[in-house]
Amino acid sequence: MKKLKFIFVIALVIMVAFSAGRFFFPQKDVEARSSGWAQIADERGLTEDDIRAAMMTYTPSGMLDQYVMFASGGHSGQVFAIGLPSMRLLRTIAVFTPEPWQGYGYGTGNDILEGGNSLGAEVMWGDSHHPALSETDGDYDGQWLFIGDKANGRVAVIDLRDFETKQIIDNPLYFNDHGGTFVTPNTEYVIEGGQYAQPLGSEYAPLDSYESEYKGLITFWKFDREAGRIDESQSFAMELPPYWQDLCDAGKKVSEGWVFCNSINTELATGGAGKGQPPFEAGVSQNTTDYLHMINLKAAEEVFKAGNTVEVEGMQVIPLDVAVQNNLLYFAPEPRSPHGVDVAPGGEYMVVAGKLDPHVTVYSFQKVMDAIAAGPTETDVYGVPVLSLESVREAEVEVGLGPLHTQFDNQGYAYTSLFLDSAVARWSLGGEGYRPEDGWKLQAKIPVQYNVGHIAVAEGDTVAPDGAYLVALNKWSIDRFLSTGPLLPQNLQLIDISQGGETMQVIYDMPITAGEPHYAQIIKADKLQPWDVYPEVGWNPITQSVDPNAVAPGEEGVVRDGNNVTVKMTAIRSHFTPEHVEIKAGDHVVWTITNMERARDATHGFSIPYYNINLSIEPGETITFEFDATKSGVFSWYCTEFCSALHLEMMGYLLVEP
Ligand code: CUK
Ligand code: CUA
Repeated sequence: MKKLKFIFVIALVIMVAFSAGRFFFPQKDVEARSSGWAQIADERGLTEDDIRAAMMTYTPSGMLDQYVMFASGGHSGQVFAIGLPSMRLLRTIAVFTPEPWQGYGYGTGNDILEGGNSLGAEVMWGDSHHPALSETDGDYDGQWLFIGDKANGRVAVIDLRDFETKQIIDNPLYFNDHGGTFVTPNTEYVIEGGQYAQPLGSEYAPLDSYESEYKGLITFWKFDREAGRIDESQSFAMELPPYWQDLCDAGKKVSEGWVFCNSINTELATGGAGKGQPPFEAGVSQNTTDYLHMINLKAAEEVFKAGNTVEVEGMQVIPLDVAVQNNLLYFAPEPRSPHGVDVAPGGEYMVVAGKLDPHVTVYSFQKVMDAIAAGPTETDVYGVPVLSLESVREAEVEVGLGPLHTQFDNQGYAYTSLFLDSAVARWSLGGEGYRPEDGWKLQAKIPVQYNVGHIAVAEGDTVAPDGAYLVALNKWSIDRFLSTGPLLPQNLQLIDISQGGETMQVIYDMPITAGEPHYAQIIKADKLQPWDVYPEVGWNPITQSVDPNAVAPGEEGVVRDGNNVTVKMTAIRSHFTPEHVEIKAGDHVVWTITNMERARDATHGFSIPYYNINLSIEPGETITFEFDATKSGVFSWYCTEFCSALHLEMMGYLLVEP
């Protein structure tokens, strides 16, 4: 049936093209071209599905994408901006790791990277995990992007006016995180859940004191939109039992003001394989259930503002007993090694998948509220009230093996990644406002290649998902690409989910060769309003305003004050002014360059050998860098961007006299 329909459509397209062609061109031409398409498909062995996939994704030169996906770059420490449906990589956003093309960490970006020093120690990489676009009323607003660094317990802020990192914050309480970042529906808070329990701060405690000295954690970073920065003084954390809090999500609409996190290791396992203890993977998976954490953030904020906190490493922390006394924290059992919790678009349901359970469990927010009102009768060993699973469970849907993460579309369907099955399941939400006619039920499954982790649907975690496309972020690619030796790329697969029912189709495979991509969010391209060039000449992208030290034409030169030398330079095709900078060994140099260009894409680079200086100066931008002239000699600098016909001549000499 599908085949017939397809042949009919193709025939129709060819007929229309043919008759139009007959009108405009000599008949012979059209025949040659139409037979050309079929011949190419034939020669390349393309199926009807392949041709359909090509038609859905092929983006001719000059045509722009409909969506932008922000994908975490895993242990590259970066974020990737990828266009959909073409799956073209548009930009690497440098975040936790120096990035030479953007000059990030080689004269610029250094202050931002240093802001992320971990308790003073220099950390030059990150394991970026979960990107979170800023939201207004639960919908992406295209202004900011946040991302967490699992390896070092840090959070970064990216400004989407120039796609550049503005801030890295080190959580002084914890050396790792996982449940970050997620935002509240109006981006009041950036949520950073913890992961592997540890004593708070940099304290030492032996593993046999785990139950009392090791702590679980969640941190609420206050985001100041005006300043474009996280405000540490308005931020706070909450102590949790030393379970491993895993992934979090903010409530929305009816559940706005609440935050949900799944956890593993309610067993309090501490490893010790070879010392008579079960290895971690077994010790952490003994219980049949762990605890879904439900946190009343609105009430927690009140407790923080009332000063009912303790200070650890300069952070305000709500102790666990205070959280319990103030009814800030509730648990509900969640089946077998859960991974992630995802809140439905209307906020009525929280979906948890158990890695070792073939079901997803759907919790009802209303039932949670009712169970809390009725008064929980049980607590865990730390005194946290536990709501019974029966009292809060709305549904259980069997989806397949190794369910992990869930996203939503605009047709009332949910999608869950199945790691062990290497598949994505589509299932119907049976609740009012979704697909009550279908009930809570598996609808379709599509194989992916292979070992899928997160999935992302276009705007699929907002209050108003778009549907249309789903991207599976696969950990393994095995046989999908030419071999590159034992280390293979990850595979991002684009899936057409627009048709509903049982139909889904993989329409593009994109190898990605940087780090393991964890999560991604997909935003409508027209919600992003990036600048074409910096608004005014002399712009400082850190302050997002004109830099008082910006260099105007005529102001260039070298000024000496004792051993301190100030260099003021302009750059415009194809010339740096001044062309010579003559200083003495032992000088401290503060060097400012302003790119005078107003033309789009007229970026100049700047590099000085030996001193590890490498800049990207975008149109209008001003950059200041400093160094000590420790070595005498002749150092030629040049522009690293091929900016004009006389780009090779865009150079100069730094002469450091002994
Ligand atoms: S995680 Cu990677 S597949 Cu670190 Cu969000 Cu689930
Ligand atoms: Cu400026 Cu090349």
